[in-house]
Amino acid sequence: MSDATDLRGQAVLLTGASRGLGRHTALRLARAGMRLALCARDRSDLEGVAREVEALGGEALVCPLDVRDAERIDAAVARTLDAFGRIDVLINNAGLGWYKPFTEWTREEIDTALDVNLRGLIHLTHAVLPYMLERGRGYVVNVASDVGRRVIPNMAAYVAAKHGVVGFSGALLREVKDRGIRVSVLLPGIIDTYFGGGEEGARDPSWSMHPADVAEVIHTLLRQPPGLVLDEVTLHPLGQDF
Ligand code: NJP
Repeated sequence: MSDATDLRGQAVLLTGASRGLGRHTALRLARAGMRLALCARDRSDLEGVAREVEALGGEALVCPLDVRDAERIDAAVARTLDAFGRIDVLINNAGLGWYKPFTEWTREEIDTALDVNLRGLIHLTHAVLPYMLERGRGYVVNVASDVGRRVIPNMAAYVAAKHGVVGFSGALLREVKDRGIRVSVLLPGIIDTYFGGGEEGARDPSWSMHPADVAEVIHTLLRQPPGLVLDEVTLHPLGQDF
C-alpha cells in the first residue's frame, strides 16, 4: 500500500477563497501545512481569510482576481509563482448561479454564469498547466456541481456551465495523466454557503452539507498517493432530493 501524500509546503492557488466553500478549503489546507494563494474579487474578504490562515500558523498570499479577466489571470499566476516558486495544486472553486426561470435570467446573468463557472476556470487552468507540465507533477481540482451530471429546471445556464466543467475535467485528465498531472472534478449537492444570495448557517443541515465537510473531501482528494486519482466525486447531503 502506498503512503498518503504529505501536503506540507505544497503551494495551492485557490479561487473563490473569500467565503463559503473556498474559505473552509483554505482553512483546511492551511491546517495541512499548505501555502495558499487566495483568489476572489473582494480584497478585504480575502484579507480576513488570510488572517484566519495565519492564525492557524499558515502562509497566505492575498491575490484579488476576477476569473473573467484573462490579463489578471496571468498576473495572479505570476504573483503566486513569485511568492511560492511553484504551484502544486490549482483549485478552481469560484462559481455562482441563480435559481429562477430561464426567461427571467438577463443576458448579462447568462454570460456571467458561463464566464465565471466555465470560461474563467478553463482560462486559469490553461495559464497554470504549463508550469505543472514543466515539473511533471501537479493537481487540478475543479469544483463543478451535481448538476454537472444531472439536470434540474430553473438553472439552465448554470447547468450548462457545470456540464462543461465535468466534460473539460475528464478530457483534460486523459490528456495529461501520463505526464504526472491529476485532475479531479467535484460534484457536490447543496452546500450551506452564500451561493445564490444565501448566508452561511441559513440552510437546514438535514438537506445541506457543511462547507467544512466538503473541504474535508477536497483535502482527502489531495492526500491520495500520486499514482491514483479520484477523478469524479459526487457527494450529497442525505436529506437532499437527488
Ligand atoms: O458559494 P459562495 P460556494 N471571480 O457564494 C467567488 C459550487 N456549488 O462557496 O469574487 C473570482 O459562498 C466569490 O468571491 P467574490 C459553486 O458553483 C455550490 O457555495 O469576492 N471569484 C466567493 O469567494 C462554486 O463553484 C453549491 O464575490 C469569484 C466564491 O466565488 C463552488 O461550489 C452547490 C467570482 C463563491 O462563494 C463554491 O461556491 C453546488 C469571479 N468573477 C455547487 N465570482 C451550493 N452552495 O449549494 C464569484 O452544486 N467569485
